[in-house]
Amino acid sequence: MSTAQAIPFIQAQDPAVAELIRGEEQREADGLELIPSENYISKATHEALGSCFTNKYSEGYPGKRYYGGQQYTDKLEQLCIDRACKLFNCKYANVQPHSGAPANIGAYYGILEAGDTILGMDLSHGGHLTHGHPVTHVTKSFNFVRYKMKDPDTGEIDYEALRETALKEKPKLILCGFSAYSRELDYQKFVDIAKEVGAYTMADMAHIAGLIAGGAIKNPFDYGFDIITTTTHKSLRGPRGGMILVRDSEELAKKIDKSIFPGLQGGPHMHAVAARAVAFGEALKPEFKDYCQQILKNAKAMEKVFLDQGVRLLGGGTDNHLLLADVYGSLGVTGQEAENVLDEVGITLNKNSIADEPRTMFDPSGIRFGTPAITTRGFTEADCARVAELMIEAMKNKDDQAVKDRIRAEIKDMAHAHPIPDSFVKAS
Ligand code: DSN
Repeated sequence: MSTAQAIPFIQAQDPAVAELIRGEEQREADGLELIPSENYISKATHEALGSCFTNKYSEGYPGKRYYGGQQYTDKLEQLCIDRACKLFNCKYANVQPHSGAPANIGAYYGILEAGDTILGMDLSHGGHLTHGHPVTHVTKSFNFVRYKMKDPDTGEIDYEALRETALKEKPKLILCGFSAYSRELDYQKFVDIAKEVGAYTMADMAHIAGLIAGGAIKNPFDYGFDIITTTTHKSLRGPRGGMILVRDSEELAKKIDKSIFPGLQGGPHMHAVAARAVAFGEALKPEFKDYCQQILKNAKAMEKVFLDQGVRLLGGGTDNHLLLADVYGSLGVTGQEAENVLDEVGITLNKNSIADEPRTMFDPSGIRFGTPAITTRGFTEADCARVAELMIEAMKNKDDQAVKDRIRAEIKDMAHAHPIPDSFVKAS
């Protein structure tokens, strides 16, 4: 039985798009996805995305809409909210942000005034663009002050310097979270510093939301964080989307709701809310906990190979699903060269700046990779260790076509031996 996504109407009506969909399906089937922010969605989640909820306008919130015909959207959004709150152990959830950036921007505008100071992690030390990078619009409204790691080789945040900066700058919001940082954070320290200066605390958990929901790593709410923002499509394994969670303050939750609509967005994408509800239902199942544990074990297996072979890992290793390797410093291969050669052998990942980057952000020293997607495919520690060995071999032999051909064949065999499971969206 073919398990490919059925697209008979696209095939009949628009062969050009159908061909591209089939091409992407094949790419995903034949190669290994190591971009740590990517994953596969289930067929059930995909059905919800393709459902009739995409036809509906629903500005507002359950019970308080601007248009009629909300009998099903109200129940759907409330179900999604209830599941989100159960997953993350909090009282309030806004499930409407279209993705992670609007979730962060909506949260800032919801709780702050123009000119307020936000303390966030520096992009080059693992933070995110929306945490105050000068290229983003939010820096026109808020005063971002950024903190760094004390030592990039241990990953420890300089909490004493963070406290001193907080006492001096008097932020209204202390932000933690990251898109390229592999260690656990000391959430208690953030909360203590924020209390001292009267700031809100917000954790952008986009990368690790699945791991938190699956109980594999710490939940910032357990330490008293006020707000968590996240995407829903990374380790959480849902559809593309964003979400803002509030631990227990009704006042904060109301401000956030008002900020997302009408402050920032128009009509919510109810088909995406439906898909989030389905994915959260999946994450509430016991097997999701096993999946998260395996993500961590697989990342540790890759860490061991890289460290054993003398490749420097930022943070000295990983406590989560991702690794950031200084391949230029250790192997003399730039991040762009590494991304290219690994793409050639069927491994997709991204070049990434490292802390205190000596090169440029367009061809930096590092690569970032992680295990959520290959763990969905059933990769174990032994498989991941082999992938890590092949990655290093490919980078060391970036100009040797025979070696690359051999590695490409082995990667393809591994991919075919671990097909994307039938319950997920995939090629036949
Ligand atoms: N693009 C996401 C990532 O890859 O981490 C963050 O926005």
